[in-house]
Amino acid sequence: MESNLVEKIREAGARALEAFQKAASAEELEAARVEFLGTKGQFAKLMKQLGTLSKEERPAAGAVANQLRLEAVEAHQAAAETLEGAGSKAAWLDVTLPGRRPSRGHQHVISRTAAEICDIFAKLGFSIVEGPEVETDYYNFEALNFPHDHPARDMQDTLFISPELLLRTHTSPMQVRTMEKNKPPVWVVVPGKTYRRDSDISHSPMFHQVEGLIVDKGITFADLKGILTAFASAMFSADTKIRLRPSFFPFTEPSAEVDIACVLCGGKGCRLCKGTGWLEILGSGMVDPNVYGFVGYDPNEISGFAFGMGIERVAMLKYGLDDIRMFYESDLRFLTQF
Ligand code: 2NM
Repeated sequence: MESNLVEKIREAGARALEAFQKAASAEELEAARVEFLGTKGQFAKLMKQLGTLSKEERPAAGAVANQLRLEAVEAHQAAAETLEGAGSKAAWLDVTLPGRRPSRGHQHVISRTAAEICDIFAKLGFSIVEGPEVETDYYNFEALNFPHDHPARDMQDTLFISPELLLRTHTSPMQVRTMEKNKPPVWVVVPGKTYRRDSDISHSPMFHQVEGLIVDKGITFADLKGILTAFASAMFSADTKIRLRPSFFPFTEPSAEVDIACVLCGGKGCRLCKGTGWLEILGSGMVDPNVYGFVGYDPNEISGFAFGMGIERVAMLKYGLDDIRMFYESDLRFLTQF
């Protein structure tokens, strides 16, 4: 039979554990600590009474008392940690820590490349103009000398809104609008969003173009080559070589594709340029006289050239990227590199 005192100590221990576990706040826990573990608490009082036991009973009773008090101290510690974790403010709020700044955004790499391209042409004397993304069949195709059966007019390639309205497939409609409203000399570049029904590693249904146009008395193919050479030097590096290859566009005659010497191998031939040493960067040509007929210009008085390039393509070449879709996935690990 255990003594009456040991029984009381066991009961006090059990009540202490229960009180510490039930405490719902730091204040309640502290009150329980004072009640059981304080200098005038239940354990202190009971342990003082150990002195009233006989010499034989005292060691065993003392051992039980010490053990139970230790368990109570541990239970109190555990309860305190639980309450802190649950968010008693004083425990986690360190008012001396520096504040967390929201990270600052920056221009998208496509906007930046467009601005760079436009700056180069602005310095050469061009005006920058912008126009609507929803266009009429007339400005997007008709006035640009596209035959009625041209494949680009097919629903397979163009995003139509109605038989007359469509999402512009290039920014050239704005060249037409500019010529309609202004007499030569005209020097404009048109940056903006364009749309085609096309989507793979190098085509996006929405992409960006910059197109340019000069019309004046006596403009020749040599002017075209001079302006585009100056552009390639400014955009890539000062000694960037270009070459012109014959091509075809409905709105220009003659037409030329412009290549720059490969930015990776410098012309020796590599994976990027598929062994050719050259990279295609833009299309160009002398404006077809038929286009002038639509805007009231006399092709016997004036002549001009135009060019167009995809901004994504220029950015991919400039930064060595291989997948156009990266531009539109909003992945900050990609975007913050530029
Ligand atoms: C290109 C290539 C060649 C172009 C032509 C015209 C306009 F309106 F003057 F006829 N604007 N843009 C043009 C010419 C665009 O992009 C590859």
